[in-house]
Amino acid sequence: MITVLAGGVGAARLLRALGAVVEPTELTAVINVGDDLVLHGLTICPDVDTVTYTLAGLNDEARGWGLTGESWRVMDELAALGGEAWFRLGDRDLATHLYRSQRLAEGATKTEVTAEIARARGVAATLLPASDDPVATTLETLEGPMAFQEYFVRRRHEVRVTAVSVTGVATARPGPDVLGAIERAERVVVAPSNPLLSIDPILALGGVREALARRGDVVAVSPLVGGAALKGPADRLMRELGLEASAAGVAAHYGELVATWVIDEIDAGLAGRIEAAGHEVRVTTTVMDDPARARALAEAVLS
Ligand code: FO1
Repeated sequence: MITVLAGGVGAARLLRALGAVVEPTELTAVINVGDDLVLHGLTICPDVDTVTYTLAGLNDEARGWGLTGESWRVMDELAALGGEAWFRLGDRDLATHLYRSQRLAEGATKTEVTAEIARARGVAATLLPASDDPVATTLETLEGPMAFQEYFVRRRHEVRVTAVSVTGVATARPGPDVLGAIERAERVVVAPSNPLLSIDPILALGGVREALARRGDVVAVSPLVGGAALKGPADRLMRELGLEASAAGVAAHYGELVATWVIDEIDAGLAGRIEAAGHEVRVTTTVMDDPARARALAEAVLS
C-alpha cells in the first residue's frame, strides 16, 4: 500500500503515474481540504475533485482543473444575473458540487461523499479528504486577511502574502482513516504540491506530523524545478515568506519529516546540499509531461 499526501494537479498526475506502475487499489491519497469553499450554497473541494477527475480520466488536461468537454451556460446565466461568477463552475462540474452538498446536508461526511463520488467515477484508489472538519487556508496579505480562493483565483495570486494560516486546524481532526493510512502504508510519498498551500494544511492536523516522523522513511518529490513551480505560485510565495525558492529550500522547509528527496535532473547541482542536510537524494525527471517520464518518476518514487 502506498499513501500520498496530495494537493491538486501535481499530486493527481503523480497518483495517475503511480497507478500505471502498481495496482490503483493499492493507492491511498490524503488530500488537502484547506482550499475548499462554500459558494452559491454549494460545498466545493477543488483538490479532491482534481484528483478524482484525473484518476477517472475525466479532467481537463490543459486547464488542470475541472472536467473535460465542459460548458459554462450556468455561469454565463449567473453572470447575467449579477451573481458571483469569478470562480468558474462548469455545467458538468456542478453535478459534483450538487451531489456533495446534498449528501453533506443529509449528514454524510466529506470522507463518505468523496468515496461515493470516486466509486461512481470508477476510481479504484482510496481518496481521503485530510479532514471532515472545517479547515480553511487563509492568507495574510498586504491588503489584510484573504480566503484561499479569493487570493488564488479572484486575485490570481498577485497580492503580496506575509503569512499563511489554517483556520480551524487547532480543533479539526484528521479524517477517520488518515492516520492509519500513514501508519500502515509500505511507502508514504509527499506529492509535488505547493508546500505552503497544499501540504502544510495537511501536516497541521493533529497527529499527522507525529505519524510521519515515527515512520522516518517518507519520500517527497520536489514541487520546484529549476527554482520554479510548474503551476501556481509556490516559488513566489516561498520568496515572499523568506524561504529559498528551490528544491533545497523545500527540503529545508519540511526538514526531518522527509527522509528521501526526489529532485529533477535540472537541480542535480543541489543534491550535495540536500544530502548534507541529512536526506537521501534521487535525481530523475520529475516533469510528468508525457507517460514515459511520468512512469520514470513513479518508479523512482517506489524504488
Ligand atoms: N481555478 C481558476 O484559476 N479559476 C477558476 O475559476 C477555478 C474554478 C474551479 C472550480 C472547481 C474546481 O474544482 C477548481 C477550480 N479552480 C479554478 C482551481 C482551483 O482554484 C485551484 O487550482 C486549487 O484550489 C489549487 O489547488
